[in-house]
Amino acid sequence: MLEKVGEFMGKLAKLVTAGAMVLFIMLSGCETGQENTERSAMISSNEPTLQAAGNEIVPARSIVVGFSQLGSESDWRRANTRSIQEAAKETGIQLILENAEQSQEKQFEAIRAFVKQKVDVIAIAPVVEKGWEPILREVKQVGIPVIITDRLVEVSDPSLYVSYIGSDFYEEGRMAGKYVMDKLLHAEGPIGIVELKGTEGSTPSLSRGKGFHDVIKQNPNLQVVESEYANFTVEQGNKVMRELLERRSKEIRVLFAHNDDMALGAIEAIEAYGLKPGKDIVIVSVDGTRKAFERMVAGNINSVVECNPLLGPYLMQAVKEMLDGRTLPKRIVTPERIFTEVTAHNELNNRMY
Ligand code: GZL
Repeated sequence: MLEKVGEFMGKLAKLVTAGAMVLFIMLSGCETGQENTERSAMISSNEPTLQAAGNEIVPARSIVVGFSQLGSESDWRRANTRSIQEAAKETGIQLILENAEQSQEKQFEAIRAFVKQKVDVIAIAPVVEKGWEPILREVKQVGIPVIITDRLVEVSDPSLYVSYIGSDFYEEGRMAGKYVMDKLLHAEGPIGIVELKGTEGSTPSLSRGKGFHDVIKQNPNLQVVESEYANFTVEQGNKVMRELLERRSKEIRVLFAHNDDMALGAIEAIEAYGLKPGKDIVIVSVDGTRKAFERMVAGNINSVVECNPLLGPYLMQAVKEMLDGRTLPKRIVTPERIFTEVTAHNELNNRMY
């Protein structure tokens, strides 16, 4: 008798467990389905609306990332945007990209829209370092994780973002400074240097400048005679360099441009002024775009420090790992090298941006 009862109880326990499992799946399936239906209606009309029909398991929905891109000011930036779009597509992540065209206010608006759309992750390429604390606190309150890419934000509370993926700009500036030190080691002083700076208050401009100055101050012959903002663009690089040449062409023997696009603009101005870029004026810049490599092969730029814009795969990998519950490193640094007119030829065809 007792055996019969035991057998019955065993069967009953299995039935109850199975029932509980089906109930759990159906409930979570419905909730996800309902949540998804609601979210997919808000995010984009073309996302397939997932219905939890009967006890069918609802397919896991794609991750949604809201990305606030700072602009489209340079070849580097456009390559950065393409990389993030392509990586999202390859990993099946739904990307909502908003281009702020250099406006921090527009970045804030985009981020508030992402919060309303209940995205899973917010990624930001911040145009400048300051002013991010309030908006990042708003995002933290609703529990959406933030990943900072490319440039950095200056905040008192590091918990306001999960991870920062970007270059070591200070080291890029140091590499540029070391190149100038070596190239002009035996040149007679004083050697006038002009500096074309990127966007005021942006991490690359602040840190590349500091790295460069920290190195060249070791040689008193090297003097930065003018340091002007040209906003990382070809047009401004051309305009500012033209003005510098009109003011002090006799003293200028070196140009340090915080990015290739400004260097390319400056080269146009130097040639228009009747001087030879790369010969009369030594030129070193940062990014490593194909156009800069072409100018290096032609002898118009003497050295380029690489700054990798292809951050898409790093970002999407970080998103997936974070949502899988893995802990991300606070700082993910992209590897970079320096090239000169001697090594440019071999590297030109490898350039992917
Ligand atoms: C660097 C990036 C800079 C590039 C410029 O990571 O923020 O902005 O050096 C770009 O070309 O405009």
